[in-house]
Amino acid sequence: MALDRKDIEALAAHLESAELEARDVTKITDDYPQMDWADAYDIQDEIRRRKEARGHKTVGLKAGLTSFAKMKQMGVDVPCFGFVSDYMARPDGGEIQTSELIHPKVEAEICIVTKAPLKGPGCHVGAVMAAIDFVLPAVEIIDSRYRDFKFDLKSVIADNTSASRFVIGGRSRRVEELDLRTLGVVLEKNGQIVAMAAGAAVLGHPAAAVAMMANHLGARGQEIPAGTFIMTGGVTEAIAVAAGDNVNVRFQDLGSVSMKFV
Ligand code: OOG
Ligand code: MG
Repeated sequence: MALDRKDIEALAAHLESAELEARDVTKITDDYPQMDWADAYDIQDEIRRRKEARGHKTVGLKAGLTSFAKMKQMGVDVPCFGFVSDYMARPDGGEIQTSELIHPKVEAEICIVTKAPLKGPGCHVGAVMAAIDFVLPAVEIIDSRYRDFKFDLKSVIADNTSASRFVIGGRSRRVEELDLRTLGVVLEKNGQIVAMAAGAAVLGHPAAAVAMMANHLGARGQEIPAGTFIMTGGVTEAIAVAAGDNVNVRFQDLGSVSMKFV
């Protein structure tokens, strides 16, 4: 740890107010170049603590930058992990208020809900497959608090990996009914196909993102409890959206997820 507790708390307050006020800020490593990985996750944990202290429930975990398309788009080569809160959830087919956001982008994500705890180190795809209760599709609306979506990995981890809104839709399926690697995803904006991929775009297998998350949390003395909703990361690059846009994502065997930006 390179930062002291006072800096961690101040940076968490700084980034969380930027989120809540839909105001962009410069990346925090510009002012704190010495910040290390533990500091970045400590700032994120402090943001989570602040939200929970105000009564917001943490309702899921997310892996980010897990597909090559996303890593290439953002210029990083390692995934990151974050959380989603109750107030970030929006209904399938509903409206997303862009006035509450800075510069939203959508991501198509294969998600799972666990039926058993997962704890690293040593967690692998097999352990994750055994712990999956069911699979369901979602769209994540990310909104980096950093100006022009420009950040480095430590800054984005501290900023709770750009978590902003998410929409769960479609239908759930048992994992045995699916091949998570060949599961096709087609992302449409205003009726046009703008991106597509298969599940294997996520680290070769979406369950690998969950294993990596369990190993990451294990190193921090934490685990993934049973009953956790987990987003495994955008399968394609993220697509910028603005008021007036309609987004519909078709997931093979899992139905579709849609929303309108107003
Ligand atoms: C970081 C969050 C990435 C994903 O699914 O890859 C993410 C970002 O690109 O702003 O949620
Ligand atoms: Mg995402």
